[in-house]
Order: sequence, then structure tokens, then C-alpha cells
Amino acid sequence: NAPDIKKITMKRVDASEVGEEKVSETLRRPSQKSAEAIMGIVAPIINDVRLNGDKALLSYTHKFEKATSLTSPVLKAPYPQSLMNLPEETIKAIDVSYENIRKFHAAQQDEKPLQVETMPGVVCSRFSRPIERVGLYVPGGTAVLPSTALMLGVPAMVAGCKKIVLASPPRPDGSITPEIVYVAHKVGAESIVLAGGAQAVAAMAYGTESVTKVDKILGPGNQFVTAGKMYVSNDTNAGVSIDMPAGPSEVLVVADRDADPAFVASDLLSQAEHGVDSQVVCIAVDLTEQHLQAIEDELHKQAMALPRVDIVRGAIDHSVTILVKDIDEAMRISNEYAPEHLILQVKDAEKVVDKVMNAGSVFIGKWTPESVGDYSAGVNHSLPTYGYAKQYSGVNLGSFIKHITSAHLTAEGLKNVGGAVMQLAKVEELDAHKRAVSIRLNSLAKQ
Ligand code: HSO
Ligand code: ZN
Repeated sequence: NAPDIKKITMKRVDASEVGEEKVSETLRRPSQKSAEAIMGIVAPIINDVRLNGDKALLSYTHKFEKATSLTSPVLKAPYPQSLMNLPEETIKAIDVSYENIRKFHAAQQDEKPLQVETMPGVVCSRFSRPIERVGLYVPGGTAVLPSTALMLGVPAMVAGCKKIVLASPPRPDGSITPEIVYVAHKVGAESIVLAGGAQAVAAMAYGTESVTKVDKILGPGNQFVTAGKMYVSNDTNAGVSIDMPAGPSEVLVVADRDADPAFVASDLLSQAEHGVDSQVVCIAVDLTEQHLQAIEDELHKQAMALPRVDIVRGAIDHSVTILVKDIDEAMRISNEYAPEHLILQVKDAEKVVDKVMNAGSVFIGKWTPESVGDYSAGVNHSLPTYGYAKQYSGVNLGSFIKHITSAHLTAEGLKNVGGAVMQLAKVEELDAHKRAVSIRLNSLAKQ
């Protein structure tokens, strides 16, 4: 085949020429196959695993992962050292990342239960407890992702979840990459489910003979995993929740005249190499034609040297550079797009953070590539995509805990608040509610 020599370049849209509406139209995410459309495929798989357990789970792994020699769908801790043999540099890198992620998530712990006396003698509190059993999905596919195992496993461990179950599709020989086994070992995961797709989700949602049933399933995945998560979270018989809706990964880079073209290009490409469906946006703030050209040249040059250049081509094909006049306009567009990752390569980047209203995670200044957040800085890389940064947070310590509230009244407290309660119960015509108060107030009156 002749090499693809077409220049790798992003289309340009000048916001002052086309107007706001056209800009938002350009930034509309490619429409996803709706989860409903693939429900028809995943529903029978999920039901099969729910009804037939391990046998069904294994048969899908034989079929979809081609791991036909696999005889047990689960690897239980303690994991043999032979499954975690890794080069020293990789162990060190995992250890450094683990420690930074641990520190940042441990700091998210509530220091002490919150307590407020709303009226004399009426004390309201809130305290947290870990979700007992969590299932963490680590995708297979075009890249091995031990970093995702860290991003999910470390906060689960810090939160104190009693049972951490990892799931990841095995390789055709039935094995799992040693990096993932090592992370499972470090975070204290009780088992690794050797399965992918909706079948892995179903196994964790309902449990099988050898897979532990969990209370919440987290982690990114392809459309089958996502549809599977939605399906089981809607089934009240499963009693399982999920982290957030998922879509393809994306980055938005805001660059002004301070930005280094080579740095900007490298950030755009590090997202583009994730998948052909990745979306990459550059907002150019008052850049000269020469500066824009320099970014484009760098993008092409760096892309051509990448092993995943074909994936990059696919992603860059539907990506865009938007030209704007000033930083306020840039941030208006960014907030409307609500990117999973927002990179600020602008002068006084720290000050611009005040203007960020919607984003999964922000990377501030020229020395902060997104890659550091993907792996080792300490922030989480499981983030809301597809515009869901408008209402969802990324995975954090709170994703693994519940808040429980409590009220504690003294006799004086009940006297103070009882009148309001009885009046509202009267309005709602719920007499038993009213009586639960009056019966006590009467008893107090007799004392
Ligand atoms: N950028 C991806 C996470 C990742 N990058 C994993 C490298 N490995 C989505 O946030
Ligand atoms: Zn990444």
C-alpha cells in the first residue's frame, strides 16, 4: 500500500467570522450510537451470565477474547510473583504514581464528621462510610492500561472498600498483563475477573459461582461495557450503581501567544492517539498566522513519527482549531464544550482557572502536559467526557463512599422544632407523622 502522505492538519474555524452558533455546531460531539441501540446485543449476554454464571462468562471470553484455554474466569489474591514479573523501571514508575495518587486522594478524606446545631437541641450530622464492594473495569483493546487500574484501585483502597474486584479482558493466551496484576496486588484487590465487555460487567453486577457480586461498578470501556453498565444499573434486582456515562476521550487546549507550538502539538496528539473517535480541540487566542502555522507544522511532523499515526489521522480528521480574539471568548467556548481535559497554555494560566466553569480536569501552564495527569501527578484520569463535565465530577475519593446523615434531638430540641413538624404534617394530611411528635411533647408536658 502507498503510504498515506496527506498532511495531518486540523480544520480552522474563525469565531469572529462564523458566529457563535456555528462554533457550537462545529464542537458538537460526533453522535454516539445510543446505548439503547446496542442494548439488543448486550441484554442477552447479561441475562446469560446472570442465569448461567461462570459457564456463560467463560464461553464469552473464549469467543470474544479468543482465550480458549482459559478454564477459570477469576484470578484470586494472593497473586503469584510469577504473574508480576516486571522491569525495575516499570515497578518504580508504578510505585511513584501509586504514591502520588494515594496522597492526593487521601487528602480528600473528610477530616471529621460534619455537625451543625440547626436549633438549640437539634443536631444534624453527616459522616461517611466506604462502599463495601466495588468492581473496577480496566479496558483492554488497543493499549494496555495499568494506569486505569491505579486511578480506580488507589482511591478504592484509600476509601477503605472491603472488597475490590478488578476486571479486564485477558490476552488470547488467557493471561493478564503483569502491570495490572502488580497494581491489583498493591491496592489489595481480592480478585481479577478475566473477562471484558458486558459479560464482565454482568458477572460483577450479579455475581457468579466465582465472581464476587459488587455494589458499584466503575471504569471506562467501549460501547458494550458502557451499555452493560447502564443496563445493570437500571436493574433494581442487581442493586448496583455506576460511576458516570462514558464517551470517547477528548482534550481542549487553549493557547495564546505565550504558547510553545511544539508543546501545544504534543498535547493535542497525546489525546488523538487514544482512538479514532477521540476529539481534539485547540482554541487559539489572538495568534498570528505564523504562530498558527508553526502549530500545524509541529502537529504534522510529530504525528508522522508516531507508531499510532493512523489512529491519530482518524482523530485529527474531526478535530478543529478555533480562532478567537481574547481569553474570555476562549473560556466561554471551553465552558460550553465542557472538555474532559482542559490545558491552559497561556500567560498567567493560574489566573485563568477562575474562569473555568466546566471541565473534568485542568492542566495549568506550559510545564503541565496532560500526560502527567494521565499517569503520575496524583489527579485522577477517569473523567467525565462528552460534555458531562457540566454535571459530573471525575472519579475521586467520594466515588467510593456514601454520606450518611443523622439527627439527634434533646427534649428541648423537640420542643423547638416540633411545632413546624406538626404543622407541615397537618398540611400533608399525614396524621401519624404529626402524632410521633405530639405523643412525645405530651409526655414531656406530664413530667
Ligand atoms: N487520557 C486517558 C487516560 C489515559 N491516558 C490512560 C493514558 N493512559 C483518558 O483520560
Ligand atoms: Zn491519555
